[in-house]
Amino acid sequence: MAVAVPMGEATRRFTSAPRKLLIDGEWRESASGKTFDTYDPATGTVLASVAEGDAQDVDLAVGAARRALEDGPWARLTPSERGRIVHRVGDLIMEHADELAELETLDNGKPKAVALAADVPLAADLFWYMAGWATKLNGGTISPSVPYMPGAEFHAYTLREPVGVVGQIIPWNFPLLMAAWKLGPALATGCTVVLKPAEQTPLSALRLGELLLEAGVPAGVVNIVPGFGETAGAALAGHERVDKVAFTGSTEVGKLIARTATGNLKRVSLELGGKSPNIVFSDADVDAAIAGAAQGIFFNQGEVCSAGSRLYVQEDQFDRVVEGLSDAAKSIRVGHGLDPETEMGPLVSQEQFDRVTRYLAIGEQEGNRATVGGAAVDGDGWFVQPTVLVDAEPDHTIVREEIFGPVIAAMPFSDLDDLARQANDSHYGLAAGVWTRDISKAHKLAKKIKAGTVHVNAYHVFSAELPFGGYKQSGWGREMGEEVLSNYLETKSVIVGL
Ligand code: TXE
Repeated sequence: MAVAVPMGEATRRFTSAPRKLLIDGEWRESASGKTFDTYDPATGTVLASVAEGDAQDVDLAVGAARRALEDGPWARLTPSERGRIVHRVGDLIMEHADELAELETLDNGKPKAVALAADVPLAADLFWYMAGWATKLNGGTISPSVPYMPGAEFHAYTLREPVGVVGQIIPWNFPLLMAAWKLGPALATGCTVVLKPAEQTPLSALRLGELLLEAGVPAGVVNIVPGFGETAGAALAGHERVDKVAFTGSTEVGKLIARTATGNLKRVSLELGGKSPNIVFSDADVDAAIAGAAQGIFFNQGEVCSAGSRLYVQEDQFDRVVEGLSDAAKSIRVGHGLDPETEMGPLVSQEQFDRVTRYLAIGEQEGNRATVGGAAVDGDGWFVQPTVLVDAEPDHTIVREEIFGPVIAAMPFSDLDDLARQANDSHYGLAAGVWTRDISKAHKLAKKIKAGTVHVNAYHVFSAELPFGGYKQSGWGREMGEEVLSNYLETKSVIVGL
C-alpha cells in the first residue's frame, strides 16, 4: 500500500533533528529530558523525536506567558502593530505552504494535495482574518439609568480586555489548522498562550512556532509544549495561573477539562465530537447530494468532527444514493499522502485504527451490512477502506457513536414530520446537511436542527468568517468569526459620575 515517496529537503531537515519545546522564545529540552516519537501513519515507522513536556514544563511555560502578558512588550504594542504581526504569520504560512503541507501529511497521514488546498490556506486565512480584528475590539458608550440615585448623571463606557494567559489543547486531525483556530483569536485580542499540540501530530505546530517568532511575536507570548494528555494537557487545564482553557478533542476529555477548570474557575471553550446528519430529499439534485455525502464522510479519512456520518435518504431515492455513494467510495485512491495520486490517507495512529476497526466489528455483530469497504486495508500503515453501512437502526452503535473514520451509516426515511426528531436524536449537535431544491423545506429544517452549522446543498464549508461550534455535547462556545473573540475577551464597565 504505502509507496516510498521522498520527502522534501526542508522536511527532511526538520524531522531529522529532535524537536524541542518553545518556552519564553527559546527552544528547550523538556525538564525531565524525556522525548517521544511521532510516526508516519502510512508506514507505521518513526518520523521524528520530540521533547516530551509535562507539568514542570507547563509551569515554566505558564510563567513565561504571564510575564509576557504583564511585563513584556506585547501589552504595549498598539492594536495596529499587533494586527500586523498576526497578519505576517498568515503570510509566512503561505510562504512555507509546501513544507507545512508535507509535514502535515507525514505526521497525520492526509494527502498532501488536501493539506495544500485546505489546511494550509485555511490556516493562513484565519490569521489574516483575525489580524483585522485587533484594531476593532471596541467597547461601547452608555448613559446608565440608576433608579436609586435620582438626578445623578453618569457617563459610562465598556473596555474589552484580553482574558489573560490561555491554555490551548488541540487534536491531531487538522494539526496546523487547529493551532491557527486557537492562536489567531488569542493573539488578535492580546492574550498570551501555552499551546499543547496532540502527541500524535506535534510537528506542524512546532514549525509554526518558528514562523511566529520570525513574524515578530515577542518571546513568551506563544509557548508550545508537546506532550501527552494525562500529563501536559491535564497540567495545563488545571493550572491556577491560566485564565482560560480552549480545547478541541473528544467529548470525554472535554468533560474532564471542564471539571478540572473549576479549580480557579478559568474560562472554558470546548469544540468536541459529532455525529452529524446529512439529509437527502427526493427533490434534491441527487448526483450533487451523492457527491456531497461522499465528501461529507470521506474528506480527511473521516477524521473530521463535523463529518456527515449519519446519512438519511428519502425512501424512493435510497437505493440510488447508496449505490452512487458506494461507487464513489470504491473509486477513492487510498495510499501514502505524499503520492500525488492519493485521495485518502491512513488513519492517524494505531489507536485510531483499532477504534475504527472495532466499530466495524460491532456493526457486523449488530447486523449492519457494508455495501463497500467494511475492513482494514492489508499491508503496512493504518489504512481503513472507505465504508458504507446499511441496515442501520437508530439504536445501533454505528448510528449513535462517533467513529471518526471513513464510515457512514445510511438510512432511509419516509416520515417527513419525524425527520427533525431523527436528525436531532443524538447527544451531539455540531453540523448537519440538507439536500433539496425546495428552499422553504430547507430553511424550515435548518431552523429545527440543533447543530452549530447547517449546510444546505453543500457540506464541509469552512471559513474564518463563519462561527463554528456545537450544540449539546458537541461543546461550549464558537470558534472563528467575530463570535470567537468573546472567548478571549473580558468586558469591563467604567462609570464616571458627572
Ligand atoms: O482524543 P483526545 P483522542 C474524538 C474522536 C476520536 C476520539 C478519541 O471520536 O476517535 O475523540 O481521540 C489531549 N487533559 N475526537 O483520544 O484524547 C490530547 O493530548 C487534558 C474528536 O485522540 O480528546 C490531545 O491534545 N488534555 C475531535 C487532545 O486532548 C488531554 C478531535 C485530544 O485528544 C487529556 C480528536 C486530559 N486528561 C478526537 N487527555 C474533534 N472534536 O475534532 C487527552 N488530552
